Amino acid sequence: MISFNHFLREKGVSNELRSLLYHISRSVKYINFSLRAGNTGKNQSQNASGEDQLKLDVMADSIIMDELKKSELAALVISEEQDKALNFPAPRGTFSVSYDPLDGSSLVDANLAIGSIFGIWEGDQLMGTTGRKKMIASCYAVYGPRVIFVIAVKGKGAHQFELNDVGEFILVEETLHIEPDSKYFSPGNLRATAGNEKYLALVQSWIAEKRTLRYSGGMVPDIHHILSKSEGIFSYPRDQKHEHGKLRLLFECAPFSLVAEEAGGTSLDQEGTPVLDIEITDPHQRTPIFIGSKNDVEKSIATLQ
Ligand code: AHM
Ligand code: MG
Repeated sequence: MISFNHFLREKGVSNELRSLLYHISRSVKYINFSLRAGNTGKNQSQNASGEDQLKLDVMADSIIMDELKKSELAALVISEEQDKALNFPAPRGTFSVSYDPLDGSSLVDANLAIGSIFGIWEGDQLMGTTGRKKMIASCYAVYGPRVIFVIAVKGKGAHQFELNDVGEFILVEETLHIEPDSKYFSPGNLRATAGNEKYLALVQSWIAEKRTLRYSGGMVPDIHHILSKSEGIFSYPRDQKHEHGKLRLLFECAPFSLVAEEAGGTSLDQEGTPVLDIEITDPHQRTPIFIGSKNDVEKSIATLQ
């Protein structure tokens, strides 16, 4: 049994980054516990994007925020549930952390899998930079029948851990890998097919090719499906009302793009720009995303132009 801390030390990951990941993993354990026991009702409040918050959204946000403060390593913290970036004293190192505390929380009452997503960046400035320049690691947790924690460290691959009965994350997959071609498809925002004939034709081509549909409505399990089967494509294009789509660059798209690239896949916006090369201009910035098997993603973008 190899714990994630031991594994990352063997991989040469710095003490500071391992310590930050340790605090993040602690927050994942507490969120998991609260999900099993917690109140799934509405909180009578809205987040920075004007979406209704659940009590669980607020709870997960504060669990993570507390752990990040305690780490003394997170100088800048940006949460999907907060309007603004927050600064904290970080005498032990200077990282920024962007996170979505509970992605897919509208699925909680249906008891589908949901997750938390984290991007870890060097320094305490994110505006004007890109994921390629500053993101050094990312991770996500899937709260399903089991709790899975995937960590990607830039240049060191993507690795999967699972929470065991005594509360430790144990290595279960040393190297996550995405093949260039796939038989699965996970087509988000199908509403966009109503105004975009090319997206409609793309989805129809996936159906005509007899691909297997895997779509849950939760980005975390949908993208984790790609990593666990080593193939697949997840799409979330813009539509007429939402010119940048729905999914957020800092909290969802950039962290998953690092995982995908570290696993040998790719992640592009609707014009074919790698998501990791998009300049960050706003904490709550959104981007269309096509992510997963490299050939599938590249071919899809080519047919949409
Ligand atoms: P959230 O962060 O408010 O939970 O929204 C993100 C979720 C993703 O998990 C999922 O891919 C997407 O929203 C689905 O959105 P929709 O069903 O509105 O197209
Ligand atoms: Mg989200």
